[in-house]
Amino acid sequence: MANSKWEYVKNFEQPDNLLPNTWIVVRLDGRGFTKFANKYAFEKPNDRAALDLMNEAAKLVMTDIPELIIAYGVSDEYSFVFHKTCNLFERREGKLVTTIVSTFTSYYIFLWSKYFPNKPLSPPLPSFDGRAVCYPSVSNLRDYMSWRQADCHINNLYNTTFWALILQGGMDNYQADQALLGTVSSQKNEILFSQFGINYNNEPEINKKGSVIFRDYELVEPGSHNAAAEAEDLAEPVPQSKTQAEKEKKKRAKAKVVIEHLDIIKDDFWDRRPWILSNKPGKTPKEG
Ligand code: DGT
Ligand code: MG
Ligand code: MG
Repeated sequence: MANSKWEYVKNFEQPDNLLPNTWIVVRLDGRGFTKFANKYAFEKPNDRAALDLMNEAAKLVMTDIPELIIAYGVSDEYSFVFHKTCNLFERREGKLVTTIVSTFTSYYIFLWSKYFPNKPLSPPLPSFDGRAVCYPSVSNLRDYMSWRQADCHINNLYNTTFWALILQGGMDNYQADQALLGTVSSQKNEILFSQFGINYNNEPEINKKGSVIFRDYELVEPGSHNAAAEAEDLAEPVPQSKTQAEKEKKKRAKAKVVIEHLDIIKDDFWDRRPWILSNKPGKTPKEG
């Protein structure tokens, strides 16, 4: 085949396939959302409509990309996880990250008016950056998820107390910062309770725990499956018959994608949902 004299430039493209047999996490984060949240007067510290918008956009990404096994979101960020055996786009980092980030951004903008009907978007429009990180073991992946959820908790407790001191306590930003300097969790809980009658435990789960999105099947008894061990054993993708693969694909497509605000640090979440780590669809719950 006659190639053009320019075609050699293709050789400048660098391979960017991510390490095989590792869990791929793509995290996106809103660009300059401190300013963006002010521009659209998001409620402080948590704007329910803004969080619901993030969640619906992420849910649609999960639905569009069935290779994703779970997603976790808080504030202006979302982490999407591909199973370690996933071979989408030959695991090319650029394609994986840009597809997730642009799909998410499109939905975010598409859905904006549903959540903020009285606040039309104007430039600069919301945008998101993204990165991919590979985790070699289930425990690394779970530590990553735990890290994000712990971050959510620490930030939310701080922000809830900070904004109570300002909005209800009449402090300015500097005074509130000073009041919280060096305080530990129990002291923040105490300030909330004694000064403002707020029991932090009663704050909405979405604020305390963030949001987790996954395909839902029938829960299993904890201890009856060991998905983590199963997943670790998959040194390479187990060859599947075409019909088996098709069957699983259909089941996955039929499964309901749900948004929950659950503890993903403890074992229970993972033990009761072995399909997340094993990537084998579970039992479809009976309609009822
Ligand atoms: P970046 O990510 O480096 O471009 O900079 P930012 O400004 O996006 O900072 P980041 O991502 O570290 O922090 C997220 C910001 O978004 C933080 O300043 C608070 C704001 N934000 C996120 N969700 C809400 C919300 O529900 N209400 C309000 N008022 N602000 C929010
Ligand atoms: Mg940001
Ligand atoms: Mg952020």
